[in-house]
Amino acid sequence: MLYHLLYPLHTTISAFNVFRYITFRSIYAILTAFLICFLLGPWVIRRLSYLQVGQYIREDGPQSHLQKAGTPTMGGVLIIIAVAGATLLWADLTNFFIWIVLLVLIGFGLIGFVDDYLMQVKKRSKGLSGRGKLILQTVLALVIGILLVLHAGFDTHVTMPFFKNVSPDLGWWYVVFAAFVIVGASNAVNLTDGLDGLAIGPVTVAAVAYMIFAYVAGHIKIAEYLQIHFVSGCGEVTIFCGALIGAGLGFLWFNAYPAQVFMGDVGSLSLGGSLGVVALITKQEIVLALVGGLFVMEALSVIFQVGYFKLTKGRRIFRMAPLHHHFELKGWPEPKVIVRFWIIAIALALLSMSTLKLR
Ligand code: 57M
Repeated sequence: MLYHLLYPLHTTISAFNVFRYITFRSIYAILTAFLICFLLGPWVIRRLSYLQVGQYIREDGPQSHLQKAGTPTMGGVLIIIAVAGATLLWADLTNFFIWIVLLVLIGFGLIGFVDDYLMQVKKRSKGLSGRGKLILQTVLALVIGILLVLHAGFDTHVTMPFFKNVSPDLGWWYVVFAAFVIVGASNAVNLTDGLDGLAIGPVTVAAVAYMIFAYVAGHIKIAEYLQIHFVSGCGEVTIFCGALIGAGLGFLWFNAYPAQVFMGDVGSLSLGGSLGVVALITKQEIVLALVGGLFVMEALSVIFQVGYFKLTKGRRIFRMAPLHHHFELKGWPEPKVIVRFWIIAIALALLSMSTLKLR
């Protein structure tokens, strides 16, 4: 909004020329989102406690989690307000991709909100059924995929990291591929959100990586130099990624161990879906498996555990899935699991940045 209000005044106040620059607006999107979370956080936590939106802890989890019962959850509402607020304030609102990422952020947030509400407020321990949640996510993700493919100039080729000459064109099948990426990322972050700060840390790291991807993909000269897809209009998504970073740091301020608030499905589904759609827009779809490698590891640990459990009628690969519970049951203190997973996330993000040069 400020871009539209203040940049046109640069002819009279030359300082306002700065509002043209994506870098400037991204930095202020980071700071704005952080401040919204930091300043609103205490009130939101008090409000969630007052409304008794307290986490229900399943008995079959690590014993150390039982003391977390009652921790306010659904703090993801704060994250969504901060990200949407900062994006609306600093991005070019005539940009198609900005409305696509906001649609995913809020749409997946709503699905998570309904699940949390049923589980935490109506005390229905399961919330939405797994199938119901998956259907809602898939329908929304398919709509997003169709909107992207219908967008003038959107490229349905899939970028393969390290192999610049391998880029299969999926055509309309890109819609199905897009839905898989968005729903997969959403659920992988959801599964990862099982320890204090364990999801928001790597989400913030991934948002830094995709802020850089969005900036270079939207800059025709840099894209040409790096031999990556130039996506006209993608540069504005840099501001959305900045808002994700700011909100992630702001939420981590309260979600850091010992957490004062959990993000809930409203947060995890929303953030995961947002990373998925940003990966599609920046044409860095496959690299998401590297940037979000920690989420992939957590989701695969569940898939292998459940599969092996069923195949062997009760035997387990891990002491418990997802992977973070396995290390907890091995005796690693919660903060140690969290920080070591963050270190892995940072290393994977750095590796993913190298794909920009290694082609
Ligand atoms: C998402 N939710 C956390 C919190 C957070 C198939 C199976 C693997 C599914 C999986 C599952 O139910 N996943 C749901 C993970 C939960 O966190 C809430 O959920 C939101 C995110 N969606 O925002 O509101 C618990 O995680 C802890 N937590 C923190 N700090 C945080 O900042 O400590 C969360 C955020 C919270 C809190 O204790 O209650 C979760 O873990 O459920 N199920 C599981 O992951 C269960 N594993 C399991 O069943 N493993 C079996 C299967 C695979 C065969 C096995 O390995 O034998 C674990 N989760 C729970 N209890 N709650 C273990 C059992």
